[in-house]
Amino acid sequence: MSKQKNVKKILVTGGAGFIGSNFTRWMLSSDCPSNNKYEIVVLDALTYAGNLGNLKGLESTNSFEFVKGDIRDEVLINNLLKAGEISAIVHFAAESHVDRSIVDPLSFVRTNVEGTQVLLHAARMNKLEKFIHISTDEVYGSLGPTGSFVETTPLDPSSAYSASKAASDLLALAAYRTHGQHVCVTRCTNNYGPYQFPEKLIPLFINNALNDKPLPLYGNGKNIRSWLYVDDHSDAILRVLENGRAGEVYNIGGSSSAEIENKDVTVKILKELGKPSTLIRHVEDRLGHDLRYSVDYTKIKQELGWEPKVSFDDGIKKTIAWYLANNDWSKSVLSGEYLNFYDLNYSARLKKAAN
Ligand code: NAD
Ligand code: TDX
Repeated sequence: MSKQKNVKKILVTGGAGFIGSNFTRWMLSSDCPSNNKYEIVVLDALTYAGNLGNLKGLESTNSFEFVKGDIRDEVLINNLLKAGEISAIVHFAAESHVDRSIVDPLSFVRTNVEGTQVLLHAARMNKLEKFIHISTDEVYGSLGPTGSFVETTPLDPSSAYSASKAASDLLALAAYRTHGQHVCVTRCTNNYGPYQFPEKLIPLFINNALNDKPLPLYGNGKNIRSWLYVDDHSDAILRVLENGRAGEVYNIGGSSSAEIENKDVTVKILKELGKPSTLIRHVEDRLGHDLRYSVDYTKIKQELGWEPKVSFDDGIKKTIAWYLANNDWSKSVLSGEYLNFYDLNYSARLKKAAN
């Protein structure tokens, strides 16, 4: 890939994962209002959650390049940045699954905290223009039955996942305060859409239902998540990349009608697939399970003109249609390491639920 004039080259970490790959595809597609303005270098370690199949079709595009590597590898990162061609980092790479962080918290600290600091430092030393740190609403902890998170809500994370994301947010904001580095932090609610690894609620339940396997619903199923279709997230990130103010946090959320109890999400999936509700199993709850998320996105709406466009009903239909049409993708990712985790996390729970 050779950099074109008037085109910015950006480094997308974690671009072979769910949101990073959707962001990369969207940025290089005609859906993106700036699609001719960027070239993308994806850096990804291809952990169990990263898959080159998520980027299939982009290999032949001039504006795309893939580099396999770890965000903690200082030598590799400096080599990528020192040529001076890359102007910004959009940083998605992370360990992202709450249930895994309950059994293996250290890998979350290593990737999410240490990895983010390596990137921040390298970005500053190589004089990059911008650093967009992709974070999560989970750093605010759990809401009770009312209220919404605003950007000034105190951080109160419940899991090693969200605690490590909170730490990385603070490192990013500290780089702005100490060095004046142009850093923006985005905190988004639950995403769903194509290419989501089937360990997360929506793709796991679609895949299990398709295979007539039980759907393990944690606790009473009344926990509430606010859902955002992944392309809406990409649109928000582009706006922050282009016009976000340095040192600022931007919340990104679903509409109020997309704040849904897990059991209702489950029923919608089963209905859309024509599968029976007898597949639902109420299983032992997640430890430290956050009750409810709701994100106030007034700031990004007022400053950058963003709001969600895809309703949950439309988004879930599109998502289910994608999984139905891409059974081969699901089969290819549901292998070795994933099956070990599935066994560890679910077998005992499902056995207990059956007794
Ligand atoms: P994901 O687990 O699907 O993808 C993570 C990607 O990062 C994978 O491709 C993986 O190979 C890569 N990666 C992991 N460790 C790495 C390392 N050390 N070096 C290089 N690459 C590494 O995650 P996702 O759901 O796409 O989430 C992406 C980002 O968005 C994360 O930072 C997450 O905290 C944040 N986020 C996710 C959601 C959501 O609903 N999924 C919501 C809000 C924010
Ligand atoms: O098998 C399951 N059964 C179940 O009831 C799984 C996997 C989940 N759940 C529940 C737990 C949550 O209340 O569904 C809800 C959603 O769970 P996840 O898909 O694991 O997402 P969550 O824990 O809310 O975190 C997600 O959103 C915020 C992402 O994994 C994070 O990366 C992101 O930051």
